Amino acid sequence: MKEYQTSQIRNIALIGHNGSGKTTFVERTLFNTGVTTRLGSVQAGTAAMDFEEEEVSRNSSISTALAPIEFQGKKINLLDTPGYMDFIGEVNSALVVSDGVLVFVEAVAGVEVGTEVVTQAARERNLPQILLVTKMDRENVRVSRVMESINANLEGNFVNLQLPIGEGPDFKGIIDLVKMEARLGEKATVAPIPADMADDAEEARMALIEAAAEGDDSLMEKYFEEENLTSEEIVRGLKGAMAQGLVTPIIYSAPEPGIAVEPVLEILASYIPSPDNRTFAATNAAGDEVEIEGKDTSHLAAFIFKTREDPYGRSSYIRVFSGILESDSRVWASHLDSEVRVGTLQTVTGKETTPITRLHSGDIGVVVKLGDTGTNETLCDRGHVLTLPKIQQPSPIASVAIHPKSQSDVAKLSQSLNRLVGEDLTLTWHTEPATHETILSGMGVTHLDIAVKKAHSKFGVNLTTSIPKVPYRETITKTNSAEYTHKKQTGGAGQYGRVFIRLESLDDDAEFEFASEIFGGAISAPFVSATEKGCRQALEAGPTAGYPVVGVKAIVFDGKEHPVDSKEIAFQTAGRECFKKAMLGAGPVLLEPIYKVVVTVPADNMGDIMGDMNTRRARVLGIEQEGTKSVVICEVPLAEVLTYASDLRSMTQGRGVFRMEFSNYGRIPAHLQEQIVAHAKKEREEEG
Ligand SMILES: Nc1nc2c(ncn2[C@@H]2O[C@H](COP(=O)(O)OP(=O)(O)OP(=O)(O)O)[C@@H](O)[C@H]2O)c(=O)[nH]1
Ligand SMILES: [Mg+2]
Repeated sequence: MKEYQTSQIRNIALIGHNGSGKTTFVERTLFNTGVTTRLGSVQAGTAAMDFEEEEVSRNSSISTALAPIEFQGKKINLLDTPGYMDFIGEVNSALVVSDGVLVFVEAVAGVEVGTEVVTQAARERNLPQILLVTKMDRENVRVSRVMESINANLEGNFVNLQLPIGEGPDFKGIIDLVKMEARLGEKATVAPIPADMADDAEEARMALIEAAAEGDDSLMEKYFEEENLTSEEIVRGLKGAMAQGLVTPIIYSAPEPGIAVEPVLEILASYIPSPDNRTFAATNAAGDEVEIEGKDTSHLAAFIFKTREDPYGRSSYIRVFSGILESDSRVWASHLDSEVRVGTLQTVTGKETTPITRLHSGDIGVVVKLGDTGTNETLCDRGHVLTLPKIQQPSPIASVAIHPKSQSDVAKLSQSLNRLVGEDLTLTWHTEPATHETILSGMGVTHLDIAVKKAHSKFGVNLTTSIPKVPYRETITKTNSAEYTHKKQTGGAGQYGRVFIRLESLDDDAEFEFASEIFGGAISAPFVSATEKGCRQALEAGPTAGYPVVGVKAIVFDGKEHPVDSKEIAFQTAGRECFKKAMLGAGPVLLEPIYKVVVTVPADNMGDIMGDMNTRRARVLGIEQEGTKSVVICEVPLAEVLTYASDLRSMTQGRGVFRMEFSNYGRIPAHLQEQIVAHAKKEREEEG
């Protein structure tokens, strides 16, 4: 591939609901521009973009794939994102490295919830958008219905940049409203506008001119005087209006049969800005915020936005935001705080790589084995350290407990999990101290299911999953004191320690405090510390059901030591046992984790969601209206929302979304506490 300068580069994320046709568009484009010799098909599992094992088996994308398209002297880096909402993390990272987006709206289904979510994310990043109404060849396409759906469900001011010629099986091509010509068939042959559409085209062009005039004050003046603009002025005005988020042009295509595809590329090349007109926020070595210009002549700032593991090593996907990144060079990794060696840079199309010598400012490429760097790393000059902002990702909303199948799986577990989460920053794992389970958390059931499959296919680890146990806590409700003597005299040196401990309840968030009210040296300082150590041991498993203890202050206020037999270990034991004894009389209760949950659903679903939340012991904090959506904000015990990701999906046919984050630990109603305690007791007995 030839070398492209910044002004020739376009970085465009393809976004839209699951199955809206993004990958098919890229496959058609790769074929038309001669990159592939056979047209790849998602359905047949031959798509260059959907090359991961799980993508082939699901006939759907699960991660962002890259396709650099050489077109009319430009390099258009297409980022084909997955539309399934469990993989929203992939969309977020693609948006960070894009200068504009192509939004896919399926001509029959119209705007679906996934499209609403991702266009919102693109708007938050102020990225210019072009909306592609795709699959125009399908039976039952009604353009008027699609337009209604767009205007009702998406934010923005939409204007036709093209008109479709025919719809459904009669779709023949489009009218270019700037050049005022038709483009017909697979070759997008230029033809006169069909006579019966001439009036519609004139009218649509006037609307387009009005929208373009908004983008530029001088154009607005001219428009008021002459009610007309030249073709160049329309392009300039629209680009300006798009950059300010004032307008979103709509275009039409049917990539599977290959109708009206080339005009899409022409429009991407002309309307999505090249990276050299942009500036980006970064942080310098002193920690000050600086603005960097997207130019070759600026200092190097290159960002790793995606990491992919395969048996040959780790691939880092990089966008250069400023400066030039050279093959076989040494650069500074700002988070790692060390130098790393850059091997051969590559461009990739799906998984096919081509070596290149350098990436100019704005370009996207890949390098393998880049030391210990991971996603979110900034590569820069050692003498001029720059750090680009990390990709913002949502908190996980679904978790499973994972269990290695065999001993060899146990040995490989943590390393494999670390590599999995390194590839996907919406995936996290931890060991829960309260339940001793290994918990994998992510954006939905499918996300977790695929992660478990990847652990097997990529790293050879076999895992089973279960619904996680709730990590309860124990605390006290009143002050109580106890005394305990630890005494052991079996020949030789004995053990002796006696302590008096008072427990007091702490505020909600505090975990543990320890204090000494020993005056006059009833027990000496080292034994006070040993007593504290004993109390801390007792925190690990409370007396009610064996869960960690929080919210307790322990005060040792008296005690006794023996001149010979008192050792630290004796006071540790005394402290631990005394704490347990005191807790039993301090009104011990169980606490459960409470999450703040924000559910967004179509207004029609609102009643169902509220009714359902009532059965989950939820406390509703508020209800808001956002356009056609209702937003329910509530606090719910984790125990009631362990499978909410799939429950909400089935309650709303996938049209509802939610986020959740830990809020606090709250008291459990007495009748539930009895059940939990009985259950925990039974489990302990089973474990022996
Ligand atoms: N009739 C028709 N079908 C199409 C067209 N484009 C895509 N499809 C079909 O729509 C289905 C989904 O297409 P994909 O390209 O996988 O959609 P996607 O947006 O990449 O989907 P995700 O990766 O899951 O988000 C496939 O079965 C395609 O064959 C089109 O232009 N016409
Ligand atoms: Mg896809």
